[in-house]
Amino acid sequence: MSGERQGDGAAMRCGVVALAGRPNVGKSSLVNALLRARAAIVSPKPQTTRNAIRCIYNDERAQIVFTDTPGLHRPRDRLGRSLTDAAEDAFAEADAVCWLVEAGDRRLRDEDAEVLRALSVVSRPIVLVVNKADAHDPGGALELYGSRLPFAGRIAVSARRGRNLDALIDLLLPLLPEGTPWYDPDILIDGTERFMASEVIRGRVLALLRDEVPHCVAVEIDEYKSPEEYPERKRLYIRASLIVETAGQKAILIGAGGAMLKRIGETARLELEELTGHPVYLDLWVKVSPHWRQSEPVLRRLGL
Ligand SMILES: Nc1nc2c(ncn2[C@@H]2O[C@H](COP(=O)(O)OP(=O)(O)OP(=O)(O)O)[C@@H](O)[C@H]2O)c(=O)[nH]1
Ligand SMILES: [Mg+2]
Repeated sequence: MSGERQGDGAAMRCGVVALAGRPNVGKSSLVNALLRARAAIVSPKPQTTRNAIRCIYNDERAQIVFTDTPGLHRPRDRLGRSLTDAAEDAFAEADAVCWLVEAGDRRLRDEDAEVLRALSVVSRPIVLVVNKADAHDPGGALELYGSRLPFAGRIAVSARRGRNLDALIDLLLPLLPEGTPWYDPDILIDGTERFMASEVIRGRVLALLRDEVPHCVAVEIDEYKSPEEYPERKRLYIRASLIVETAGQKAILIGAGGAMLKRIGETARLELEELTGHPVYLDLWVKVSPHWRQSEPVLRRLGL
């Protein structure tokens, strides 16, 4: 396919780049920094990302679909298995893969070995990206990982400080096919509004709750009515359930006198209003579904 010509006669590069890496290395942060938007949930807790999310980067030379994937780890339950499967499928479908590691890494962990195993069967070019170069000198990590695979490139960046991101794009461009953009440049994420809404709510749960609790929470959108479907209300109406595994988790999520659920709801509502540009009525419920992370039907219903 012949590419769309730009002013200087060079063709546009259009392709898919999957981000690989163990949990918490900053894959979602990097996507957000590249898109200059809050497209994907970021949190200090591992296994934040649960789906392969296609986030769309545009500039005058390229349209790159970055697939943010769940961090690879040794799965402990069906949810974990579905996360790692989603990541591995995304590597297989990409034109190129970025392996993200951290500048402070000094030894190969089990989770890195998992990533290495998954990437060793990928036939597409792989770029080593050493993130968090603001916090540590990346030299040690470049040495530790640099010869593990026949990399098409190696680069140190900081998603947090936005350092070296243009250089990363420059490195990726020649690895992508020439072509015509697939997505309208206004589109940030290839996902439904319902999915985005559920991620906003889950992001608030991750930000507000500690320890293991957020990992036991799934968000299901039960009803989503746009202001056009609800003209008399002139609001976006969202009814969502926070699904937990035990009554104890439900109590934590609701909090004393309902305070925690109220905070989750209020902060999520503000973020949803900013995202959609509509006033939002958010109706949040908490439901107990024992062992949902082990339940095939529930995982399927949640799109996991
Ligand atoms: N110092 C520093 N911290 C960063 C940088 N990028 C990300 N972080 C932090 O690293 C933590 C994890 O970031 P995420 O972007 O959620 O990591 P992830 O790889 O998407 O994690 P999973 O979705 O769990 O696989 C967060 O606390 C970020 O603020 C960076 O460039 N420098
Ligand atoms: Mg993530």
